[in-house]
This record gives sequence, structure tokens and C-alpha cells, in this order.
Amino acid sequence: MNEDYIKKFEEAKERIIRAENSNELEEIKREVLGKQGFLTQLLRSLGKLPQEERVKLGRLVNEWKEVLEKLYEEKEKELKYKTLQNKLYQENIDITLPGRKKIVGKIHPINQVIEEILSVFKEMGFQVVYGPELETDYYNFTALNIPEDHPVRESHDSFYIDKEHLLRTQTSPVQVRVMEKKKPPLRIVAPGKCYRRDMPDATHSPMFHQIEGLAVDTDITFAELKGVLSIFAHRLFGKDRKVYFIPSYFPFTEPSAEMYVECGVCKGEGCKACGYSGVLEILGCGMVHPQVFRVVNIDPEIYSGFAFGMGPDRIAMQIYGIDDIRLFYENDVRFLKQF
Ligand code: 2NL
Repeated sequence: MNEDYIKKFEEAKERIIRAENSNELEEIKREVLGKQGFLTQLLRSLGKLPQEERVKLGRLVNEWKEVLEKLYEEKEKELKYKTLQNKLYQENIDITLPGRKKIVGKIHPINQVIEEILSVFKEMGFQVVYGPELETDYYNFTALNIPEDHPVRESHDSFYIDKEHLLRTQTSPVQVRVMEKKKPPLRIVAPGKCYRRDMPDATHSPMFHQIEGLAVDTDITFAELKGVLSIFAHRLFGKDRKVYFIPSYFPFTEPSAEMYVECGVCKGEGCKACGYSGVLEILGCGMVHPQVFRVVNIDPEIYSGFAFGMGPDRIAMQIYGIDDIRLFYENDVRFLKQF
């Protein structure tokens, strides 16, 4: 027996015992027990030996083979177990860890108030309409009976894009466009963003919101205006809040009025929230001016209508008790997530 083979056998045992993973173990198996492995070669070479020696050596080589195969099987089992343990350890979930919070977005408080206002008018049969934020001076001013020399047309009050185009300063042009296209009866509300060149302060923002409404039919009266707008105020603020109409002026309505509701904080007594007046201004309104009807080819002898406009930003400030409009537009989530 060649010394070399004994050494190889010892070496093979050692390698199997020390194998660290199944890839390595498979490699060793191929080298030792495979077709090209030294044991197979040894067995093959036995044929050339004389009978007596062949039997003796054959038995020994078979013993070696058994020993190595057994070692291999044991190692294979051990490595499989180790792999499973590793996997289990890595996939271990710590159920005591706090859950991951999903941050959910919300509707902006101004848009919540707009939706609430719109839903009251929708229930009373008004349709919601939208229009462009970039307007012509015709739709924004001229069609609304605002004279060429009226101060609201001044370039330092509005954002003009060129001589003829500007960012709308109110949502009335939306209603003019509807009246041009559709014939009465009409009941519409037009919400949206408006723009004025105001220096931002606690009560002014160059971008703000407006909701305007319009009702046109053959026999609309100031009584219907008062009825619809009083119902609206009672639905939004509560039935216990008194509603007041006082005379006012707008170029596009005649007669014109402003609607106030009793202050919810002091119930009319006068407090800091209402500027010690006991009331809050909610909207401007009036009967549509005949000139506005003529411009859109609606005969003022046959039709009449009422219109109104309100600022949801201011109403939101009153509802939530916010004293600075800029808080709504700074988009600080610590502020916004409270609504
Ligand atoms: C206010 C006043 C108002 C209107 C808007 C209007 C629209 C058309 C015709 C006639 Cl198409 N009037 N809108 C009428 C009265 C008042 O808004 O103080 N808004 C904040």
C-alpha cells in the first residue's frame, strides 16, 4: 500500500469534517468519491494485483469508502441544519417594535369650507361651474359693468399679463361665460382661486378664494335672494344665528346688499372676534344689473336674477378662529394637520 493513499484518505476525512458550506462539501465529494476521485482510481487499479493482496486491499478501500460516505452524510445533515438556523435567525421578526406610521394627506381647510358651502347650494338646486384663472379684461371687468376708469382696473391692483389679459380678480367672469352660452333658468355657483396685487398681511393674500352664485329666471325677486342666502347662513352657522341684510353698492348689481350673521362668540354682544360689532360680514349680493344682462343677450324686461359673492378664506378664519390668513398658505403641516 502506497503511503500516498493513506495520506490522501486522512486528508479527505479532514476536509469533509472542516467543510463550511454545502457547495464546498459537494466539491469535496466529487474530488474524493467521484469518478475521478482517488478512491475510484484506487479500486480500479486493484485488478492488476495478485488475488490475495487484491482481497485484502479491496476490503480496506471499501472500509475507507464507507467511512468517508458516512462522514459526508453527517456533515451534509449538519450543514443543512446550520443553513436553516441561519435563515430563521435572519427572518426573525421583532414583534415588540412599534409599527410604521402611514402619513395620510388631508383636504386643505379652505377646500373643506368650500366643499361645505357648495354642498348647501347644491342641495338648493345650484350647479357648480368652473372657468379659467387667466381672463380677458372684457370678462373680468367690462361685461360686469365696471367702467373703463374704475379704480379696480388699475394695473397696480391686478396682475396683468399684457394689456388685455390678467389673472381674474373674482369668479364672476365664469358666470358671464355661462350666461353667454346657456339660456335661463340658471342656478350656478362658481368657486375658485382669484388674484389681487395686495401686500400680504393678516387679512390679505395676493391669491385667495371666492365663491360666486347666480340665479336667473323669469320671476326672481329680492325676497328669493334673502330666502336662499338666509337658509345658506343657517345651514353653515346654525339656525340660532341671526342674519342681517344692509344696503351696499356694486357696479354689477342693483340694488346691492351685504349679508351679516350674528357673531357666534359673543352672540351679538360685541367681542374681540367680531371687532366689537356683534356681527360678521359673510357676503355681498344684489339683483343682477340690467346692463350685465344686456351684454350677454338676456332680455332684462323678461328675466331677473340675483347674484352673490363670498370669500371662503375669511369664512374659514371665522369658523376655525384663525386670525392670520397667511397661516392657510404657508403650508406648515403642523398647522394643516389640525383640521
Ligand atoms: C363681494 C361681492 C358680489 C356678485 C358678486 C355678480 C356676478 C354676475 C352678475 C352680477 Cl355675473 N353679480 N356677482 C354680485 C354681488 C356681489 O361679490 O363682496 N364678494 C366678496
